[in-house]
Amino acid sequence: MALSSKMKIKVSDYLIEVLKKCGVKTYFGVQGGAIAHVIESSAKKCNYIPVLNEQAGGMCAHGYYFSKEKPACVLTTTGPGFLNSVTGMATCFYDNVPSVFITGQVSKNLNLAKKFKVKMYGFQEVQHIDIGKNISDTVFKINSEDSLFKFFEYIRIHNFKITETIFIEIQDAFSRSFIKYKKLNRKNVIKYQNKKKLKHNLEKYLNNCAKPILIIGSGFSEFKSKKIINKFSNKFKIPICFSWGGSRYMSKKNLFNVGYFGQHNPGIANKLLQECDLIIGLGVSLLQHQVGKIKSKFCPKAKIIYVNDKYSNHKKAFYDFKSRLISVNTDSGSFLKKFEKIKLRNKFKNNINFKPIFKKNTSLPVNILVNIFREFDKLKGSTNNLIFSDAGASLSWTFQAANILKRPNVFTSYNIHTMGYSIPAGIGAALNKNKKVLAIIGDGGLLMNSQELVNFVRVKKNLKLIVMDNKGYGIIRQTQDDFFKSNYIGTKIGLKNNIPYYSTEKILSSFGLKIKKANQSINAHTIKKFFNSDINCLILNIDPKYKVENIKLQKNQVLPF
Ligand SMILES: Cc1ncc(C[n+]2csc(CCOP(=O)(O)OP(=O)(O)O)c2C)c(N)n1
Repeated sequence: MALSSKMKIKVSDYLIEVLKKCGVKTYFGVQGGAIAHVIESSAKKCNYIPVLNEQAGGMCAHGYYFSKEKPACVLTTTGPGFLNSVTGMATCFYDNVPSVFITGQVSKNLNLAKKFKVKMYGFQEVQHIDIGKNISDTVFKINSEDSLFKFFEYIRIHNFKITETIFIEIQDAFSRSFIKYKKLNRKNVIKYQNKKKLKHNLEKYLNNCAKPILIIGSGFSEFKSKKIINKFSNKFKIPICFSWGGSRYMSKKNLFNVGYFGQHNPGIANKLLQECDLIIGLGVSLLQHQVGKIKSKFCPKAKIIYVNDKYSNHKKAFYDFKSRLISVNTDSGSFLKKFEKIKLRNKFKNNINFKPIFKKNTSLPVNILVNIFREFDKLKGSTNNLIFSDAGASLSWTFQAANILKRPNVFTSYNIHTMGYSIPAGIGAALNKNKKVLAIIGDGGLLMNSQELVNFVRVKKNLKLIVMDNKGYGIIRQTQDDFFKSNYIGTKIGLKNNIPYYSTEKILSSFGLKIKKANQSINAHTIKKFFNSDINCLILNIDPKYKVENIKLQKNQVLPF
């Protein structure tokens, strides 16, 4: 039945109705008294998927967004439910993933801790907003009609689009009350106007440089812009490289695609960057794991045209790169449109070896992953085949293999690198029936969110899992080799100061998954069989001696992991 203005509507139904208009149709959550009404409303109108730990909810929403290109919502109850969700919320927030997190709050007469300046007055009464405001872009405390409409006004101003990480605390008693329904209309939004001088300045810089390079990062937020980027780099013959977070804009077909850059990506992108004299950075954060610790040593001869729509990012970049930074405070899409009109007299002198470089001495785990990705891409091609990787050595190997293949669509918890990410994210992504998803995880990461494997059954037709079992925390052992004379504490299998033995195979099979075990001499036949059978999971036993090859570190530089 259509809603009309005279009707009364339950607040939780109203909230879900409005979110649905914003394209939010999938909810991940864990039950609890203070959120039960919102959960029931979501299940009535949309797709509700119970996760088994609230942390995984945000990771599912992260994977879902990159697969469906639509925001999802995470529902948690007050207190421990919210507290568990913190890492998932931060995973979305730091990667600029549009998403909504709703947590219930105890009723007004129990929510008095702040009034008395005590830790707790009610039951499971936690100051969610004080915590959540640090890991979300916008916060709403909804406990009355006025506060509900404040949120709806925000939605109208944003043209019914979720563009950032929104955190809502809703009071339980209010969520189940009834209020008068009002139809919400769209509001006209003023579009950002580009500065006229921009085109002139760009021409000046481009006509006076010899070796420009384009960097695309995760803040480049228009999925549809992939074509513009390719057109742009082809037209101007500018090499283009990507941060890990810019992976979804990479195109194998673009001749000027020189792959991923950053400390864990040996390859031509880093080499070209070191020699270049002009960087055009679109939506890239230029964080430590990308540019190193000593900022003056990153592309020392280059001016940096830094395009970002967040003013605070400019302040940070200016602090790091001082006068060689040219700030352009606009979104990347509008910037590129301006750029298309530019008149170029200059011929650039970049010395690019466009043939893929396949070094013979590439680390064995990387070679295995190259073969695996090639086989995986036979299923649907790299546009519809998504790879989700976790943290640690397995993550670096994933990107190194993707770099050799110049392969797009590799996703991870780019900015906070949280372990236990790729299983829930892979499940969230595989809810999209049009995609095939490969999740890769280390044996350490596996234990951080293995409870979510119960949901594997929902998506088993289009999700495959690879566990790279190198018996403990490989990447941290590497740090211990470099800085602690190989004194392994909490990183290898063993009792004293270390991790007691566990069997990855038994863990996976206890969730009813079909497993194939292989070691590092895995052959093409086994890989083919894995992708073309009902086997869910491949356990790859990797000798702990294999390390991550990283670019030569300058003195005093450190790895971030
Ligand atoms: C939640 C969380 N805790 C700790 C870390 C620090 N950390 C980064 S990688 C890593 C070890 C990963 O081990 P595993 O998943 O087995 O992968 P491997 O390095 O062996 O490939 C740790 C402890 C982290 N990134 N996230």
